[in-house]
Amino acid sequence: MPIKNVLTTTIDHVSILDADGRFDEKLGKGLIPDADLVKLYEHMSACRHLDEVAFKLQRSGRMGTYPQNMGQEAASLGAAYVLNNDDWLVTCYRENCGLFWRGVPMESILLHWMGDERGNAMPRPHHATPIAVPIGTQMLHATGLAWASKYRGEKRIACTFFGDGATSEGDFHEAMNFAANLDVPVVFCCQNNFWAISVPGKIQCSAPTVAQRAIAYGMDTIQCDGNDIFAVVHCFREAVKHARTKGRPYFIEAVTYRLGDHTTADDARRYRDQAEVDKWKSRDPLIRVRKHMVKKGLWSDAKERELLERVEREVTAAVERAETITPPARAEFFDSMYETLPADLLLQRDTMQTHSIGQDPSQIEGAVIELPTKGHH
Ligand SMILES: Cc1ncc(C[n+]2csc(CCOP(=O)(O)OP(=O)(O)O)c2C)c(N)n1
Ligand SMILES: [Mg+2]
Repeated sequence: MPIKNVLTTTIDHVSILDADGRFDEKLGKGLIPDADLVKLYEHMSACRHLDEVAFKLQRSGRMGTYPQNMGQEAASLGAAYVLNNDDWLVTCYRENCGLFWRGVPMESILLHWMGDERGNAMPRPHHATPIAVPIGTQMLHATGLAWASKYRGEKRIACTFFGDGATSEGDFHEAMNFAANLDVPVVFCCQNNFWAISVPGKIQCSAPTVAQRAIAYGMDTIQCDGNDIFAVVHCFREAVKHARTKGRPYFIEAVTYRLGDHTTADDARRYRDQAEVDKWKSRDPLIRVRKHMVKKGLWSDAKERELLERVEREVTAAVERAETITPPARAEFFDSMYETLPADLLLQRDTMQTHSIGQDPSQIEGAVIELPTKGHH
């Protein structure tokens, strides 16, 4: 029997506006109308400014740990631009820009990192889930949300974001497997920034691309320059069309880089070369759009100054709202997890004590609530 080839495959990489300002007219013409491009740039600038302010808030003790999004603004923004507003946007923590495009207020993000639960209460019309910090969990939520849409006969799809490190999690493989084999309309977008905190991508993915992981599940996939808003929009148009019309998942690897530390609790200088950072600074998604707009006569120094003043005002106002919000009632953090609070948590809420740190709630004065029997959960 001759040996037959059973699979030959290729993965496309899409780049439309590169870091040197070259623009692919064939792919890029008409992709993003000029007025929209200006708005997209303004959003990226606002997001960048919020990042700078959030960093200072953390350093001055006014906010907890914060993960800067700097350098990765284009990927989630391109997605939010292409998706319908009632499609689910299921993110981790480097997608502020897409969330802002959706209309999520800046103070929601600040409140989240200030440790205020209300920062997780994404207003319903935004169809966004709370920022997911436990790596990988949100991918399953996205598959579930999209599956629910399919089950109900809705046209709504889900789009989820995660990092390269998250593709090592079991949750990633479960979400992909489930979506591919049950025909679930979900767009998976991996923001490959080459690092999972201090772990380089090469250590946890020995394949040359992350995108090819999708092929193993029988999913269509593409790779794009994730710092190129045009390429991102091009790929998301493809992906969203595929999900909506074929009811199938699609995988996008957005190649990008975080220009800041992993979070404010990290010092990336301890494991990354400055030369690598400098190389990526020259590929900044904002700078190339600005240069492109100037070339096309859509932007000027005066407009840039006006914009910076405006975003400064916007961010200052958001910080003010976040810092002056009425403090939450202590018991409120029990409110959002269960429709009906289990008895042990009810007891914790009412006593503000927990047996899990060695106290026996039955001995707490005034404790009248019966603890659930074993197996209740
Ligand atoms: C389940 C889980 N394990 C570990 C962590 C600690 N942690 C936070 S971010 C991170 C790395 C994530 O890397 P990646 O998925 O590439 O995302 P990036 O931060 O680069 O955007 C880890 C291990 C966590 N938050 N959740
Ligand atoms: Mg990463």
